[in-house]
Amino acid sequence: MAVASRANSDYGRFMDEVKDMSLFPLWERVGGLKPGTACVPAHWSYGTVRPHLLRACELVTKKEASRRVLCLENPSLRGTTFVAPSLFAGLQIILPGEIAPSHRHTPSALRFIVEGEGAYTAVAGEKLPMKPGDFVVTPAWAWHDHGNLGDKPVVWLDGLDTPFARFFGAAFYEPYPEDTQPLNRPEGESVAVYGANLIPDEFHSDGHSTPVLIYTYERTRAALDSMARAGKSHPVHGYRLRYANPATGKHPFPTMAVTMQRLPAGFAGQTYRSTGSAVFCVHKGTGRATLGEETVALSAHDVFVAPPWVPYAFAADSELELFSYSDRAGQEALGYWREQVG
Ligand code: 1HN
Repeated sequence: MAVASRANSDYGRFMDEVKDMSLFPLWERVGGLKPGTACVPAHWSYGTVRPHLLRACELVTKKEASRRVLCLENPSLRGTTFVAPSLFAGLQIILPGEIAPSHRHTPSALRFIVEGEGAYTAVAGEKLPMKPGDFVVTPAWAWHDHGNLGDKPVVWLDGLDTPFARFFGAAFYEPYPEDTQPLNRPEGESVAVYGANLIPDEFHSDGHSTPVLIYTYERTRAALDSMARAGKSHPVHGYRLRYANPATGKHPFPTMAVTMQRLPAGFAGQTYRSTGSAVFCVHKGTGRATLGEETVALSAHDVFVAPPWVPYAFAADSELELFSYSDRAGQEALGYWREQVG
């Protein structure tokens, strides 16, 4: 109908007039509703990024930078600092003796420890010593500061849901008046109290973030070992475990789902896609990821992103372990989540 009347000058005048009134006819819109975005797959080899993290240590002090983070910015999202439409990813380096001052913000954050020992994050009054492969939780609006008490640089992957907060116009930030927050909970408390399949009877979850603030690799590895002994490997994901909020059984964040998966040597996975954006970090091993049309070689600590509805598949040369976080929790809560195997 619209096409037939396009030649009609009345129609032309109508279009001009409504445009001037900030009105747009839906029937003239090009491209309707379909899954996926313009976001492209991307891969950062750790070997390539690491020297630049070390260079950044020479060029900027932690004081100047507050957080010495190289953002993994998707080439399709230049200027945003985002790795995917809904997610932030960055590699942070902290030198011995340095402190990243305390602050809090409405976006939820996670750390996945990549390299080095002796660093800690203090979250909501608890000091959390971090080792490679550990996954550390920073719930929305929790005070957090970091320090390195060891003698080597420590590197971790920062994952945040900042695009969600920005999208809703709800990105608040507040610095703590001092560099460090008071540590008023004993070390190990969150795991001791909430992480043993038993929850204090009086505990009431707000349903948002997990009360467990650190999921150590030691425990994750043991769980993967048990799963690999007991179960069959998934044709796409191999042996994959989802980090759970023990109070709800659901995801550790309102927005982000977090997993660790093990692909045995020789694993060749089927192709898969979902509406989720997912960021992966190689914990250990070697293999390949086919992301859309491209296949990239994977080795320890590489980071890559699978955008919404872009097909991907994994192959493992040696036993491959992949940590990952995605916006699945948010999409599930909103009823958007879809996936497809093959
Ligand atoms: C942040 O607070 C940290 O606390 C790291 O270490 C990366 C990226 C965007 C916004 C806040 C941190 C961040 C961040």
